[in-house]
Amino acid sequence: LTPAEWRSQSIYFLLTDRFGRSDNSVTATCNVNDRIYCGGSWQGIINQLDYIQGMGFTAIWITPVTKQLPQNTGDGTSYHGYWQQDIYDVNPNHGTSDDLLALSQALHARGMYLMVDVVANHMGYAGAGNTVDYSVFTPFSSSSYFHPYCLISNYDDQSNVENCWLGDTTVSLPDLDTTQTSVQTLWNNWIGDLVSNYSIDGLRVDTVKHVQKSFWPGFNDAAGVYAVGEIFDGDPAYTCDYQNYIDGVLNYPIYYPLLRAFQSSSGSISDLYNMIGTVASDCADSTLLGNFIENHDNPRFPSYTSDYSQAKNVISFLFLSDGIPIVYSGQEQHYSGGSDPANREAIWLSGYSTTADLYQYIATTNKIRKAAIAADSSYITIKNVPFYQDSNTLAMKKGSGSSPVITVLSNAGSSGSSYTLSLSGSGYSSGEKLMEMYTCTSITVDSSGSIPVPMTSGLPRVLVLASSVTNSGLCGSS
Ligand code: ABC
Repeated sequence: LTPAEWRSQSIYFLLTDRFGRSDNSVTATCNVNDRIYCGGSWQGIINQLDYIQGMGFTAIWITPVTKQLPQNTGDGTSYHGYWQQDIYDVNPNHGTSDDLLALSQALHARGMYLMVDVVANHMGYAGAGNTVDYSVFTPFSSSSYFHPYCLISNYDDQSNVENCWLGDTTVSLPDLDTTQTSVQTLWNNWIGDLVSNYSIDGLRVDTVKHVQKSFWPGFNDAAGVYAVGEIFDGDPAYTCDYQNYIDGVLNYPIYYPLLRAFQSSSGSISDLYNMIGTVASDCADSTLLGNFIENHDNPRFPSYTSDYSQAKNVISFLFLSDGIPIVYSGQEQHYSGGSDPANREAIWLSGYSTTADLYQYIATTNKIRKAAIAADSSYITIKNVPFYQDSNTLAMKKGSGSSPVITVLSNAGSSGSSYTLSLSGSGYSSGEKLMEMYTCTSITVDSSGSIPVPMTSGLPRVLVLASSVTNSGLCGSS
């Protein structure tokens, strides 16, 4: 799939080891602190595609598929997939290459897409950096392919970030010298083959900031599909520049202000309001960014606040602002694990409940977004504009000038009061009929051109032109 085709997708990100087991067990033990394989597999994902599609997701992003270091180390095992040793073989803990192909085919049969996580920065070795036996790596079987050993010591020094190694002295992440033509050729041939062998539709690219920028255009071209890069940095000036080298980047610049705005009723709405504009102007195309509030590297949102209304507001933001929404598996079950490894709970232990509050909320929000795209083909490319803020509330509009989708968010939380927000500046005129999509309430724009938005319990509100609701599957339409 091309970048343009990815814009309208929505992505469910899962750790293959933690999502579903081939035996369909919902009781198999998984103690996250052990940092060992819990038994999830590609076949296990196939078994639970109804659960994912039931929330309206059109794509999944799975953790790396390559063969990993085999040891159980002081840092645990390679269950997450970021410690590869053989890029031409698959991780046998997750199944066979036929299983991976079957997953790709099962997704495509449903009209869904496969995004695979790939690592070009490093390999993984069980031991300190000065003890690495390079012969265990395929194809990078000699030290000549790598930067000399040094651990990253200064994230403010870009050459240190690119040339030194991630990892620690228990598990080393030997850092490939991606400036060598031979290394570039191996990677570019590999990614082209991987994408074609498994009919992969998109890539999530690991550790992008640890490789020189000039590496990425060739790699992205060789892949031939949309690639979204991980640049783990909240500074929009730093992170957005990478979008000049790779199709999209994970939206770390929005992540931090989004988290701060909604993790408490005193969070800063204005910082988020301002960052929306900054990202839209600093990044080459904010509609190709990957939006998230949780992942396997950061504490889950409910580890900051247990409030469901606040969780719903961040979900609405992910889906109704610029970019491609990404939900991290377990978010729909309101899992609350903190830092790695606590945020890597086994999803089967939820019993794959489809009645969970946030499961249902995500399903509705996916429908709202799909209806907006169906009603207005420019919705997905027109930039989101925040237009109202107060200390607890943010309103933004996205879509065509005469009938934008209006999203009203609140950080007041479940104990927030009931009141009517008189919202001006939406672009709608007096007398126009709108529909609030979460409550299916009809609202008429008042004589002064303001929308009387019924706020309660800190819940999000989404307003669309009432006549556009037809065919959305929402509010009584089919
Ligand atoms: C884990 C623990 C280690 C522990 C080890 C046993 O297990 O984190 O403490 O010792 C994989 C595994 C991890 C494992 C690592 C290392 O490998 O999943 O469980 O560590 O063995 C990607 C993936 C991630 C993966 C790797 C490695 C890379 O998403 O799952 O980890 O392939 C850096 C990298 C980033 C990487 C992340 C984990 O580490 O850049 O690619 N993620 C600062 C730095 C960032 C740094 C981040 C976290 O800290 O700038 O570069 O990310 O260490 C903001 C700033 C940010 C700043 C944050 C903290 O604050 O704007 O720049 O980030 O305000």
